[in-house]
Order: sequence, then C-alpha cells, then structure tokens
Amino acid sequence: MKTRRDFIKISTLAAGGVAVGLAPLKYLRGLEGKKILTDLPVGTNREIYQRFPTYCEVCFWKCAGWVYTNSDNQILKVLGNEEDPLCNGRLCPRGTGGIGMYYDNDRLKTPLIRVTRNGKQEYREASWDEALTLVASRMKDIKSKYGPEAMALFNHGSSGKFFSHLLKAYGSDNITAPSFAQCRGPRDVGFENTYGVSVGSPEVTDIRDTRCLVLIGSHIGENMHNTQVQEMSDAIDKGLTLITVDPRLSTAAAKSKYWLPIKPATDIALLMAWIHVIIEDGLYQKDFVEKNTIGFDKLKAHVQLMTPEWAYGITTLEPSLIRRTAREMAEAAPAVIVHPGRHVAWYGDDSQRARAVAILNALLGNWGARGGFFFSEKTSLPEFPCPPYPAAKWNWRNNLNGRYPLASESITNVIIESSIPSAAVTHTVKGWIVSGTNLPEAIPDKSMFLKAAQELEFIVVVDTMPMEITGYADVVLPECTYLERYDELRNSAFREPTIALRMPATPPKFESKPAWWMAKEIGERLGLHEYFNYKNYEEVIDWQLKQIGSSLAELQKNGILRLGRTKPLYAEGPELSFNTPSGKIELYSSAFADAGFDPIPVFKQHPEPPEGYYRLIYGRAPMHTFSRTANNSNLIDLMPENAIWVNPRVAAIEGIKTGEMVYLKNQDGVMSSFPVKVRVTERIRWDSVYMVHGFGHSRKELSKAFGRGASTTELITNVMTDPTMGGTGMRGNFISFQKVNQGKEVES
Ligand SMILES: Nc1nc2c(c(=O)[nH]1)N[C@H]1C(S)=C(S)[C@@H](COP(=O)(O)OP(=O)(O)OC[C@H]3O[C@@H](n4cnc5c(=O)[nH]c(N)nc54)[C@H](O)[C@@H]3O)O[C@H]1N2
Ligand SMILES: Nc1nc2c(c(=O)[nH]1)N[C@H]1C(S)=C(S)[C@@H](COP(=O)(O)OP(=O)(O)OC[C@H]3O[C@@H](n4cnc5c(=O)[nH]c(N)nc54)[C@H](O)[C@@H]3O)O[C@H]1N2
Ligand code: SF4
Ligand SMILES: [Mo]
Repeated sequence: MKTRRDFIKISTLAAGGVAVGLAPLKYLRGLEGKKILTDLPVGTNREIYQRFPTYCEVCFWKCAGWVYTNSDNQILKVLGNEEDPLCNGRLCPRGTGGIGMYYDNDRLKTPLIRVTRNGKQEYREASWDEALTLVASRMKDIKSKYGPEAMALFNHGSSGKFFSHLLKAYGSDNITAPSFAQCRGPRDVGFENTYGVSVGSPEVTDIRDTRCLVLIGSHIGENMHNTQVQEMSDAIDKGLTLITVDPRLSTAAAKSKYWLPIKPATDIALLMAWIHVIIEDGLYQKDFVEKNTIGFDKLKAHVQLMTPEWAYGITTLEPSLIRRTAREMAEAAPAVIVHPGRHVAWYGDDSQRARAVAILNALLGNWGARGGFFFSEKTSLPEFPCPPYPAAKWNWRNNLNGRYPLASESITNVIIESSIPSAAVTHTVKGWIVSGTNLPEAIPDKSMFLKAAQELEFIVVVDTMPMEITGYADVVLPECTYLERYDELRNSAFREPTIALRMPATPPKFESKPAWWMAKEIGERLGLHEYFNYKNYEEVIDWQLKQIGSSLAELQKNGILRLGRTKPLYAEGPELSFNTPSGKIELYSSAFADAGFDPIPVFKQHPEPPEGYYRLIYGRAPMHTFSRTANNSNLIDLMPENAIWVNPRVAAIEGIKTGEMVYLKNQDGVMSSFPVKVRVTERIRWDSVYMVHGFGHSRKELSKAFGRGASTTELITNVMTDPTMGGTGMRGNFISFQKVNQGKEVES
C-alpha cells in the first residue's frame, strides 16, 4: 500500500565492528575473580580487563549485571550481579545474549533524514547537528500552528524518561507506552478497583514462600521474568502445588500438579466457579474477609448458580477438577497466589477477568501474607531540580468522549486514533516522537497505524535497529545500546528497595548516542535550557545519589545499592486499610457500578472460530523478547524462527505435517507476509493454534530476522477493546492454513 509518507528501506551503511558469536550461552553465575573466559571463540582476546555495572534492557525486569570487557574495549560477557535481589547473580538467556545487540552490524549507525530524490522518497545520512536542528524546528512549527499538545510521545524502556521530560517541558502531556493498553493495563485497573492499588513491576507476588501458585495464562518459564522463574523453580523443588490454566501445555503446565486445558476465552467462568466453591463450601478466610472486604453478601448471591457443573459446559473442564483445585488453594491459604498475570489484553473483558482474580485472592486472605502478596518498598529518589512543567491545555483524555472512564494511564491506541483527523477527534495530534517501541508490531490493527502515519506532519523515531517503525520516520536518530550509555538509575520496589546503575562499558559504536543527550540537545534548540541544566547525565545521577547519602563513585564500584526496609514486609495485624472508596477490598466495585459496568464480573460468551478456522493465541519464548531480539545472532542461535503449533487432529483434517511451511490467513482475509513452519503437537487444544510473538520481520535491513517465521500482529485485525480502560484484546482472531502464497506485497 502506498502512503503519503512512503515506507522507506534504510540501506545498510558501512560495515564495522567485530561480531563475536557467544555459543554456547549458559545460565551462568558471576565470574568474579576469574581472569579468562574459556568459552569464547579462539582468536578473541579472552582476558578480562575491567567490569562495568549495568542493568539489563532486554526486557523490563531490569536485572542488574556486570559487563566484562578486555583491553581492546571489546565486550566479552554480561553476567548477573550477585547482590541484586531481582536476579540473584543470574541473568536469563536473553540477558546473557544481550551483547548481540551491541555487536549487530545491522544497527542504525548515523542520523537519517527523509528526502525526495527524482520523485522517490529515501533516507540520506545526516550529521547530528542537522538532524537535531530539524527535529527542533519541526517541533517549533507544530507548537506555533497547533500548540505543543499536538506533539505526542510513544515510548517503552529507559529512553522514555528523557523524552517524557522533554515533551513535558515543551508543553505536552500526550505521552504513552504499549505497557498499559497492550499489556498490564486491564490487570492494573482490575486490582486498583478492588484493592486500591495494583501489583506493580516486579509484581509483589511472594512466590518464594508460597505453597500453591495458580497461573492463568501466565506462562512463567517461557515468560522469563527472572525472579519469578527462579522463585517458582525453587518452590517446585520444595513441593509447591502448581495449578496452570492454559489451552496449551506450557512449560509451567508441564511442571504442574494440575493442568486445566481450558477452552480459550472462558476463564471468567472458571474463576466464578472457583469463587462459588470457596464460598459455598465455607473455604474462604472468614476473619480476613469479614474485617477487610465489602460486598461479600452480594458476591455470594451473584455466584450462587455459577457451579462447577455450569462452568463445565463453558470451559470444558471437569467439575471434579474445578472442585479439587479450589480446595487445594483453600488448604494452602493464605500462602497461595492466584497470579494476576502481566500481558492480559486478551478478550476485551480483561479488567473484569482481573477483578475476578483479585476477588478470588481476597477470599483466600493472602494480601500482606507470607506466600501471598507482600508489601514492596521503594526508596524515594529526588529528581534533579528544574522549573515546573507548563500546564498542557489538553491531552488524550479530552478525546475519549465518555469512553474508557477507568483508564489510569494513557492509551496508545487513543493517541494513534487522535492522529487521524475526524469529527470524533476534538484535538488532533500532528507529530510523534517514537522511542523504544516498534509500533507496527506492538499495536494491533495496523490499518489504524498506517492511516495515522499518512496524516501526521512529522515523525521522529529513536531506535537502535532499523525496525519496522523506522521506515515511517522523517528523521531517524540512532541510539547506542544499553551497554554503551548512562541511563536513569534503576529504583526498584521489591522485598527490599534497591538502586542500580547502568554505565557505558565501552564508547558508543558508529555515530550512535544516548537518549539523554538527544533529549538535552533538542531541548536546548527549543530554548528549554533550564530543564537541562547539567553538562552530562553523570552529573544528574551523582546529584541524586548524594541526596540519599551515596554517590556515583560508590555505584560505579558496587553496581547496586541495597537500602534495607523501613516497614514490615507482611501485614502485622488482621485489619488492613485500602485506598478504595470504601477503604476495604471491594468484592463489589462501586467504581465499576458508577461507571455503568458490571460491579461483580459476569461471564459473557465470545465468538467461536468459524469452520476451517482456529483461534490464534500467542506467547513468549525464553530466548526472545517481543520483536526486539529477532535479529540478535546470539539468540537466533538458540531459536531462529517461530512455528505454528497445531493439534494432531487439526493437522489430519488440514492435511499438514510437522516441518511443512504454511501461510496463515485470518478471518478478515489478511495473509501472513511469510510462511511459517508447522509443529504438530498434542500440547495444544484442537480449537486453537499458537505462535511465539515477535517474528516475521519485513525489513530486509534486518539481515538475520527478515522473513523468518510469521508475525502475530499482522494477523490481529479484530481488536476487542475493553470498555472500562481501552485495553486492546488481541485473541479474537481466527486463522486458516494456506498452502500457496496468494501474492502479497511485503510491507511492515
Ligand atoms: N522470554 C520472554 N519473557 C517475557 C517477555 C518476552 O518478550 N520474552 N515479555 C515480558 C512481558 S512485557 C510480559 S507482559 C509478559 C507476558 O507473559 P504472561 O503474562 O505470562 O503472558 P500471557 O498473556 O499470559 O500469555 C501467554 C500464555 O497464555 C496462554 N493463553 C492463550 N489464550 C488463553 C486463554 O484464553 N486462557 C488462558 N488461561 N490462557 C491462554 C498461551 O497459551 C500462553 O501460554 O512476559 C514477560 N516476559
Ligand atoms: N501481537 C502481539 N502484540 C503485542 C504483544 C504480543 O504478545 N503479541 N505483547 C504486548 C506487550 S505485553 C508489550 S509490553 C508490548 C511491547 O512492545 P515493544 O516494547 O514496542 O516491543 P518490541 O517489538 O520489542 O519493540 C521494541 C523496539 O525498541 C527498540 N529498542 C531496543 N532497545 C532500545 C534502546 O535501547 N533504545 C531505543 N531507543 N530503542 C530500543 C527495538 O529495536 C524495537 O524497535 O507489545 C505488545 N504487543
Ligand atoms: S529477565 Fe532476562 S532479559 Fe529481562 S532484564 Fe532480566 S536478564 Fe534481562
Ligand atoms: Mo508486556
């Protein structure tokens, strides 16, 4: 499809740098004291010269680690910091393989500016000064024509901090990230409207000390959030009862005492049946419920007919299995966790499912209990002084027109929609800064993204790689990787407060630069000097650390600062207080009722796949993170592409075999750009097919990822939006198998 803003391929610029293959990668402990790394390829200078503290950027768990370099300034390895409670000295395979990002020769190397030559749009290399001056002048232009609010920021990851500061100083509050509406938003809204607070990141789940862990879709073990994986595996060794609800035999399901292979999209029925059993059989924590909740009688009446027999007809799960698992939870209570999940934007009623999870937990009395949900603690770290931000005159909320009243964070899809002028859009967004998020892969319904890209006056993209998003930019700014830069301090809330430092282990490769520098340079060109009143980011970090009695020098040496708790980890008495309208855990949510939503969750039927179609579900692989690692040679060695999991019954009907390549076509006629390998397995239900998200890249500049596997996002054209908070439910798409390519032009 042609757009006004043509999608441009970034030509691979001059090669440079040495690619160091690091096979085999291991789940390693710290190497302190050793001087030689033995598993590096012959020819590499293997002697450790120095180590530098970092925290990992391959996902958002932010494990603290050490980067080892040799005397040639080559990065040899990244290993976990033993002092870090988020990793206990061990990184996951992605964290260990993260240095593949640094060595990737496909990296963005210089700033690029979109130009038209002989009627054709293309990028040309530019100096930093030219690129940054252009960005500032286009931002000035938008400000004078439409006001500063017409600039929006899409961010994910560390660079977001700096561009958020820039945008707020400039006068806009249209700042957003996919981590809300595409990820944990429905969970947060569900918990906020039950407990008055959500479960945070890292989650406050006391997996270490739990006796029973219930995973509903959460596929810990494939979802590699480090502390959770470590604690779950230790707890299994200590006799944990693991109950996994998943239409697929996930890694966790395979280690579970009970696997409940639920029919997709029916989890609310299961949850309500569990609540029914726990109430009817008197298995709930009576004292806790009496002292800390409101709405119990209404809940009891509500679930009266929601028996396991009722749920059986919906979920296909045996009533006896539902009863037995409810009892297991109750027996372990309060050392039991029904995991709130993380990526929960599934079916558009996800905040209701999250409420059902929250209510079930409340009946088990585990809030503030050892082995349930602990109280995390975080240090308050003062911000570097600057003037107050100017007040923005409007933001994304002004375009809601009564929709999504319970959204507690900004909604990416609303800002994209606000970039397409229409009668429904009161205030139009005209320019975007995009940093650290590959929007065409992260946000479903790509047609909306493409329309916005056509309408916008200006797009600047900050990335490390020539990902799909960069092809829509007017200016591309190459960020150096996390191994080559300072970033904001990691200030984590967990069982104990910790602060971790990320510093460069080596100078940035090519012409790449850190985000803090780009934001400051743009800010200064916009006349916002007083918001960037420092020479470099070391100065900011040092100032912040000195406010809490430490210093940059101390963190450069130790990497991490453990601050010790000031408040108890668990509840001390039977009665707790909650930041809800009633001050109690709201089994019946007055906020949901006031906004016109079901105050207690109700199961509603979702559409089923038509004949010849199967529900597309997706998830993670231990060695990859979304679309960002698909070109990382260390991780490609471990998993080069995704496959489509197909039940043997389906394979027989469709006449497909393991290893065969097929195209996928969804209910709206959208065909995958590339074929994907079939994996026939009993580990998936017959009504669904499964793929790992993040593959099927359509940029040739990603020389290792291009055309490998299929993209889940391009097949997600039906979005079921959560009316409470705008989350984009992505699991209502159905695919059929196509053996022949029907001739589709490859786009990103
Ligand atoms: N290795 C790795 N780890 C990661 C990430 C990564 O990219 N790579 N990303 C991190 C991030 S940001 C997030 S948000 C988390 C996401 O990780 P989770 O929150 O654990 O992800 P889920 O959405 O629960 O999704 C996947 C599981 O849901 C199952 N499923 C699909 N449909 C249904 C259904 O209707 N009902 C039930 N009960 N199960 C269903 C799938 O079979 C699959 O096993 O992972 C984090 N950890
Ligand atoms: N179909 C489908 N869509 C999903 C999901 C899914 O499972 N399936 N998961 C959802 C979830 S849970 C989440 S959290 C989101 C994640 O959404 P995103 O975070 O947008 O995920 P990625 O696709 O990894 O895109 C990350 C981008 O950041 C760039 N990048 C990496 N490191 C840096 C850096 O240091 N600096 C800068 N400036 N850029 C960097 C990468 O090159 C890439 O372009 O996706 C959501 N969307
Ligand atoms: S869990 Fe893995 S990828 Fe995520 S921050 Fe930790 S080491 Fe990095
Ligand atoms: Mo996420």
